[in-house]
Amino acid sequence: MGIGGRLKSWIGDQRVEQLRDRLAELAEQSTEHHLRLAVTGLSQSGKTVFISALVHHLLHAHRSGSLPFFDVATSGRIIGSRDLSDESGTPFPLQQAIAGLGREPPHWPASTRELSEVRLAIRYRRPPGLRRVLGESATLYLDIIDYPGEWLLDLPMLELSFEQWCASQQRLFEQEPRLSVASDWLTRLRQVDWHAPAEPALLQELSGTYTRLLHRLRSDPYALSLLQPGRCVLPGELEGTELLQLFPLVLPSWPMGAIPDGSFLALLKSRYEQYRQQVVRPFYLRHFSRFDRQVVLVDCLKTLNRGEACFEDMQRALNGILQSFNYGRNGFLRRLFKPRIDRVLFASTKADHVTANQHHNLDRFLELMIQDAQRDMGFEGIATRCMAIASVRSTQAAEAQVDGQTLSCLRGWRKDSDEEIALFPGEVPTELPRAEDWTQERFRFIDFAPRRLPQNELQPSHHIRLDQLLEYMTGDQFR
Ligand SMILES: Nc1nc2c(ncn2[C@@H]2O[C@H](COP(=O)(O)OP(=O)(O)OP(=O)(O)O)[C@@H](O)[C@H]2O)c(=O)[nH]1
Ligand SMILES: [Mg+2]
Repeated sequence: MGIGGRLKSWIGDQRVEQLRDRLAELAEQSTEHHLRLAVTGLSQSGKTVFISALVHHLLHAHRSGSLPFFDVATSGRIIGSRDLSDESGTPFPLQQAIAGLGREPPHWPASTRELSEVRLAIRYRRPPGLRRVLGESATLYLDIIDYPGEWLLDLPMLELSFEQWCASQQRLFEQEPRLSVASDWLTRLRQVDWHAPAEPALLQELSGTYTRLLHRLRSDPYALSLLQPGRCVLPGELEGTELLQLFPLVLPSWPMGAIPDGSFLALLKSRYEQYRQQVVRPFYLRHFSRFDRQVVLVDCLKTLNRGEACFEDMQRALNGILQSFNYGRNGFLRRLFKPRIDRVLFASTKADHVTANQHHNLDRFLELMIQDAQRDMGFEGIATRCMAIASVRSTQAAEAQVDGQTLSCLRGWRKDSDEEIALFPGEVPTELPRAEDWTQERFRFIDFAPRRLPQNELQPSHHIRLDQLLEYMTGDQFR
């Protein structure tokens, strides 16, 4: 063979080798795939309990039978799962949560103060038809993050200038209960000359008062949700930094004229910009930019218990957040972060607070709360569903005879006193409540202490519909 022929055959060998490498790479890729699940929910909506229970059931899914409607588990195709969260550097405290729920008496995990991450590797056998072509088994990596619900409220701020943010807060502080609770702080703001040279000590004092105000509005009896900036309520690693010396300028009218350099107003405005650029933007860029699917957790019953102001505030907070996620092509988040979301599940949590015959009403009620967001998503071709769930079912069904009639009741332990009770928790409305519904104390759903969740031997009765949720969110991934 001449030199030309040898060169040709050498190039040919190279090509074959490259092709072989590429095929091996493709085979490797097709045996490993990733799913990022965004768990979205306001503070105390049930995120940490949900993630703990979900991961706990998945880690046992190859042998426990606790997820009857999760096809890959019921068909015996899960080979095993491994918790790889340690690799992230900020692992989700799963063992701590499961140990607390498994103790005697069991207790709920504490409210979240820091971000943490779950990475779960689920090894499974492919369905029979696909095994010959794609290989016997594959691994799905499931990524989820947990964070304080308060931080979610910062998302809508990304879209607002300082002036726009102040105007939106102004509208909130015109209404009760904010108007009365904040009256001293609002009066104090009116006494400051915002064009005068900034005094850092005064700014510190005013922001301290504002932070205390947010904490009051967040607690009972108000239990409001739309509290911004979220880091002022739960600072995490920013505790004590100047970045959090920030508040909205809620004044009857905006200070007239140009903003002098070095003035109070200029300083406050630059703090707001810094907060958006250095805190909010990186958080969303790092953790929400590439998620594939989203679970939105909503505690509908809490709002029904606490009355109209709490209900409206939560509805406003929730819709504001969902609007910011706006999945459409021109949506703000889409332009900024390019998420590839194709499926969203709205879950109304703590369904074990009502009797089983009310679960349908709970679905319907959640649909009413988020109907605008759901309609927008449908328009964008995103599949959505509403589902009532309980991550850790803490009540048992019981029956009581009242005036010769049999009533469905619940039995469980009260969260506040650990006393065992049986009660008829009432009905979930299927329409948004009217003004008079709130005044009649029609709703009184109580919080329960958890029922013990074992380390092993998990049963379907330990949750409500976690399996259906998993099937909807991940079922198509186990190919
Ligand atoms: N009965 C019942 N209560 C639940 C369930 N899930 C959550 N809860 C209650 O809701 C509370 C808050 O749940 P978490 O999971 O800590 O809520 P979170 O969204 O992580 O809250 P933050 O970390 O504060 O943002 C718990 O302490 C329980 O009282 C459930 O499945 N059943
Ligand atoms: Mg939490």
